[in-house]
Amino acid sequence: MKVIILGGDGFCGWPTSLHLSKVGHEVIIVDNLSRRNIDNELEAGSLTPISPMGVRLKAWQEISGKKINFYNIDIARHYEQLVQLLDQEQPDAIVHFAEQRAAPYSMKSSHHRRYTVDNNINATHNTLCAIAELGLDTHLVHLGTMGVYGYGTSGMKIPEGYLDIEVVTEDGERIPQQILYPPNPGSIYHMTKTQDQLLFAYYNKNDGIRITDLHQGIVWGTDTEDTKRDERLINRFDYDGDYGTVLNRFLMQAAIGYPLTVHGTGGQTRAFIHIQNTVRCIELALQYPPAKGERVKILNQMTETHRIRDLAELVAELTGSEVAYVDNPRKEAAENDLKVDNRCFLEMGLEPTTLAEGLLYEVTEVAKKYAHNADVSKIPCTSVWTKEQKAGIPQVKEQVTSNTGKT
Ligand code: NAD
Ligand code: USQ
Repeated sequence: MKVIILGGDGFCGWPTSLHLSKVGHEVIIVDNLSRRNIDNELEAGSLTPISPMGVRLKAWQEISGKKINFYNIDIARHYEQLVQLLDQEQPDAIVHFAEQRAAPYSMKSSHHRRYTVDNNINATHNTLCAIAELGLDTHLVHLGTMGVYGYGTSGMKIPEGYLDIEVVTEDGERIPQQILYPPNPGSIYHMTKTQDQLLFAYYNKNDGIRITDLHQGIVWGTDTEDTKRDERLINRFDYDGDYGTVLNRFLMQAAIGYPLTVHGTGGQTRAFIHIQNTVRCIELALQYPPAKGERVKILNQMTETHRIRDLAELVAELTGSEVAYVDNPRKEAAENDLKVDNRCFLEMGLEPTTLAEGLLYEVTEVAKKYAHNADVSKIPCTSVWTKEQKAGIPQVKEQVTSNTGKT
């Protein structure tokens, strides 16, 4: 299969490109390297020493004998270039990772909110519009987020995208229906993913585009089998207050003896998946596309759920670290329960990598090995969600409710 990877220089996109190339697909990467520019803007880089794209691709060709082509295109702004590329390549599938993906970055200022909305929504819309304009029968696989659902369900498992409901007609007849699960985003970034869902529903209905939307949990880990093969192929590892995600931050903090930064009570429960499982899920999503005429296929791409304070305690126990409960810079429920239906990927053959298997490797082989690159001044989360937080006024607890109604 010929597969174009939009955002193929990023944390998820790079190992996915290598994996798909290894298993025999023809891979083409499109990326505008905006993530590397954001590193410059924030003066915070990857803990691991990532190579420039040219070095990465040369190393992969040397090691695997396989060639990956690269195009530097801003897909949110340079529509004509995107159309030209798709017309020239006629891909069987496109995997779309190319969005600004950090919630704290999207909340930093009006500039960052506007950039995230412009970039993400235009990137998705341009891709759909180009497929429709060219009349391609390309399967689009998009990386969405568990955060489109919000994180609480009053005990019910979050279904894979669609919710069963009943409407009652005037004469009392009860008619079953399925609707998109009601969106409940917790940041401007997450909100762009809820907008993406509507774009997918529309282009699927109007233009018959075959789409799979993967609602992914928090990705942890660094390496995959392929990125481990040569240091020039190493994946990025974000640990700073904007881009570092919670578990990788805890692992890095443990490695350098920095107290683990739990927000608030740490009562938030989230879904997680290891990076090796991410690349496998994309392979499976490509293998099982929706049929022509089928509605958007939505899959929950996660393997475990954990409460943040339990994760911190687990890492602390493994490594002898301290846990620090810090003020929560976000506007989010203090406590939530989260149950998620992820049967589709398990039925397709996904074999989850559990926390128990991977945690120590990350601490010792990655975080400790590259600890000398750490800039501890970049660890605290400085982006806050509201004007009141910015002004140092404590949050009113009742304002922050999850959809379980709990505060
Ligand atoms: P990342 O920032 O490391 O990678 C995104 C890549 O897209 C970067 O290389 C960036 O340069 C590129 N990009 C962004 N805007 C672009 C544009 N307009 N044109 C061309 N390229 C552009 O992020 P990631 O962690 O690899 O996440 C990839 C996708 O997966 C995102 O859409 C994210 O929302 C989703 N996701 C990530 C996680 C996670 O924990 N990392 C979890 C769930 C979902
Ligand atoms: N948190 C801490 N301490 C920290 C960092 C975070 O307690 O040092 C808490 C946050 O307050 C939040 C939770 O951990 O409650 C998760 O935060 P995160 O930064 O790990 O994840 P999030 O902002 O939700 O975003 C990440 C990715 C995003 C993806 C999302 C999947 O950056 O691209 O969409 O995970 S999900 O969370 O399932 O929606």
